[in-house]
Amino acid sequence: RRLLEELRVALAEQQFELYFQPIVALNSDSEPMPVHKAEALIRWNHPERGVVSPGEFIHVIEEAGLIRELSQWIMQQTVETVSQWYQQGCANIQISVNTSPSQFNDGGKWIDDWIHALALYEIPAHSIIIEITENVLMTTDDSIKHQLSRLQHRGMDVAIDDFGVGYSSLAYLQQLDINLLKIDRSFIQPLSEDQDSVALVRAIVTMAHHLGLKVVAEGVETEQQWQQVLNVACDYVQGYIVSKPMTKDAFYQRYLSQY
Ligand code: G
Ligand code: G
Ligand code: MN
Ligand code: NA
Repeated sequence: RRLLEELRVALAEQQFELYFQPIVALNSDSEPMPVHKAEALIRWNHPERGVVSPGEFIHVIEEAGLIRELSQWIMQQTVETVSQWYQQGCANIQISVNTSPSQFNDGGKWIDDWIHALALYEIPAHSIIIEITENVLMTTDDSIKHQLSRLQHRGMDVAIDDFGVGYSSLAYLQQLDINLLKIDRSFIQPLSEDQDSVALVRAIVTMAHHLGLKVVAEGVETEQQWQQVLNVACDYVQGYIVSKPMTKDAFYQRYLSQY
């Protein structure tokens, strides 16, 4: 209860902050590609405890019914940031934003919020990737299908986050409007030692490519893992080997200021 009270204060007093982690394109030349994508990850700057990770508080926000409020704050910060970077000359940056499954329960009003915010800040819908977890796809609810197709129709990209840990049926990947598959780091981390996991990741990538999806390998930490995800033809890498999530200003300085 104490935590919930603190979270209400945090919402009112804007104690949250978005960090950004680069997502880099892999290509067969070893030249690093310029960064065009990043995932926005929320942090709570707690007045006494310092930086608190969302793993510790998102579920409390969800249970308290405050997710709409938090999601709107995240959306607002994201469009402001993209708009600022656009004005500084980075015209093709894409920011990937996490969603909570309960956001989809409002029948898609949250999508209207995005459409309004994008129009207000005059940034293209394509600068936003909406990340959804597999659990969202498990429902047989037509509303989810409809919401994903609206996002797509409006020009936003859709990514499946933590792919492989949930139970989404492969049939869904074919039926739904999805652009990116983010393979969960629990499949990526054993890659350096274990041939079975290489085969598994290779199979996921092959299937995704057949369905016209691009693949992000999450949680790449070592050179060996990097080499393996390159070997099995993943399209993008996100992980500590490139960078940990960093503040907006640090991200701009390191990855965008050269444009
Ligand atoms: O960044 P970190 O590793 O601490 O993230 C922990 C979990 O919190 C991850 O599952 C991540 O997807 C989730 N998360 C991070 N930022 C957001 C956010 O802005 N919204 C939602 N709903 N989840 C987030
Ligand atoms: O569930 P989701 O994929 O949204 O969670 C993303 C989180 O994973 C990021 O917030 C980040 O803290 C964490 N992460 C990103 N790269 C790595 C990595 O290379 N290793 C580990 N252990 N965690 C990572
Ligand atoms: Mn994510
Ligand atoms: Na993930």
